[in-house]
Amino acid sequence: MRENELMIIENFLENKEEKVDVDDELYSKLMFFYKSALKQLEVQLDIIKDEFKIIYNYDLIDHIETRIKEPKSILKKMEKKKYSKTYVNLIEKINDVAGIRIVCTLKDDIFFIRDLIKNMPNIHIVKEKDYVTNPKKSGYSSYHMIVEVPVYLTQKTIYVKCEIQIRTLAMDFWASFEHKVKYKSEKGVTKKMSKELVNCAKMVSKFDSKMIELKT
Ligand code: 0O2
Repeated sequence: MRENELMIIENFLENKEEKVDVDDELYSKLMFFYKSALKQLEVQLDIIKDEFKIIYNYDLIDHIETRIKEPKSILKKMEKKKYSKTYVNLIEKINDVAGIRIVCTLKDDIFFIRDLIKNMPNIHIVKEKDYVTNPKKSGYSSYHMIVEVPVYLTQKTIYVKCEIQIRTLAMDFWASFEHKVKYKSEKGVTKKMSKELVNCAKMVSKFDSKMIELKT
């Protein structure tokens, strides 16, 4: 959220340094903004999905998933990043409270979808991370965008941050599996298992490249 928009939410929250209390009414009020932004973004992306299917007879987007980050995951991330658990830190520093995932078939479609999003007139791009060209050490691959989405309130329009993840079906399969076994695990996994996961990610990358060859 940009400065002036953040102020609106801060005013709404009355005390920006107040500690996050996930059982508090303030927390629910704050989540209303994120939920509304996510609805707005999902509708726009759904229209693009249908436009390509119906008008251009091409399945550009396989499916779209949305989620609001669980309160415990928000607090865990704030702890991990050593942010004091204030509302202002939550709003300013946690970029993926509202998350949307766009899953497509081909790797090339990721960049096409990215460009379509960049051309949406009402969406502001805050940050991009290209883990498709440069996968993470874990093997994780996806294109991430942090965007600001307008929420049209009766009195004002405010811009709320959302994280967009764009990935292929194969990348999604790998990420979901890896997330289950490793990312969320308290105990972690063995070095051998991590290595195997990186090898699997390499296979996924080869598979995605092969699919592009087969299509052309
Ligand atoms: P969860 O439980 O999925 O929500 P930022 O503060 O925006 O600069 P951030 O959010 O710290 O950066 O990191 P990054 O790399 O952008 O990752 C954001 C999300 O991408 C993660 O959210 C995961 O959903 C996903 N992700 C990143 N790395 C991996 C990985 O190695 N494996 C898998 N499976 N997913 C990954 P959270 O909050 O960490 O987790």
